[in-house]
Amino acid sequence: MPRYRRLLAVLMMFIAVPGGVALAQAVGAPRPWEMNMQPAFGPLKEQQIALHNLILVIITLITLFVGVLLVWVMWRYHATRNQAPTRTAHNTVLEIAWTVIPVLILVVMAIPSFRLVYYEDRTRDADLTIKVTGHQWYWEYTYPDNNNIDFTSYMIPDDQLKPGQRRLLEVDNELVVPVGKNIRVLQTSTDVIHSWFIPALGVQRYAIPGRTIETWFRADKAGTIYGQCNQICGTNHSHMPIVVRAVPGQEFNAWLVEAKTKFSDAGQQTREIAAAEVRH
Ligand SMILES: [Cu+2]
Repeated sequence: MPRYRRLLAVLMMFIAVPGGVALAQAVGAPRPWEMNMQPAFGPLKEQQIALHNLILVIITLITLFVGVLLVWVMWRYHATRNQAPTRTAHNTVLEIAWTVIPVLILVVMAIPSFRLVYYEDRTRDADLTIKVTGHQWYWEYTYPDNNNIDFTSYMIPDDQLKPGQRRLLEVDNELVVPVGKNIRVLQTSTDVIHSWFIPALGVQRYAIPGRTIETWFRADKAGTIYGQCNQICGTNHSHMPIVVRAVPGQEFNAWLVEAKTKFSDAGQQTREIAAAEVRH
C-alpha cells in the first residue's frame, strides 16, 4: 500500500524532525508539507521568526476586525433594514481616529522591523570573515583570514547523487564554518546579480557585480544548512545551491589544515574557473 506508507512517512517526519535536532546532526532544509519557516539555526533567524509572529498577530486582528465590520455593515445597512439612509458626510472624530490608529500600528511594526534590518546589516565583532562570490552558475568561497583558502562550490547533478542526498541542493564543496562564531560575509559577483539565501540562518543578500555587500550570520548548533540562489540569474539559476556545514571549533581547525592542501593551488583554481566560464 504505497499511499498508506507515504502517509506514514510524512507522520514519522513530524515526529522525527524535532527529535532529530537533538541528535547528532541538525539539518536546515525545506521539508515536505512545510507550513512554517524553517527552524532557526542562529540569532538572525530567531529574530526574523519573532518579528513574523508579531506581525502575524497584528494583521490577523486587523483582518478579523475589517471582516466583521464589513459583514455587519452589509447586514445592518441592507436596503430592507435601512430604508431611509443617513446623509452624514463628515465625522471629524472618526476621521482622526482612522488616520491616527493605523499610523500608530505602523509605528509599532516599524520599530522592531528597522531594528532587525540594522541587526542583520553587519556584526560589530566578527570572529571570521568569508568572501562569497556569485558566478553563473556556482558559488566561490574565500577565507581571507585563513591563507586566502579559495574554492568553488558546484551543485551535484542528479545522476551523481548518493542515496539520501537532496536533489538540486547538494554541492561538491560546502562552506565550512565554526559553530557559535560570528561570521562576517562579504559578497560580490563576477557577472550578473545573484542572491545568497539560506533560510535557516536568516541570511539573504544580493551578490552584485562591482559592489561588495556585507552581512553576517552565526550558527548556534552544528549541522548542515541548505540554501539556494534566489535571484533569477540565468539558465542554471536553479543549479547553484548553497550548503553551509557548521562544525565545532576543533573540527573547523582540522578542516582548515585539510583545505589548505586540498585547495592550495590557487592558480589552478583560477584557471579552472576561467575554463568553466569559457565552456558556458
Ligand atoms: Cu545565481
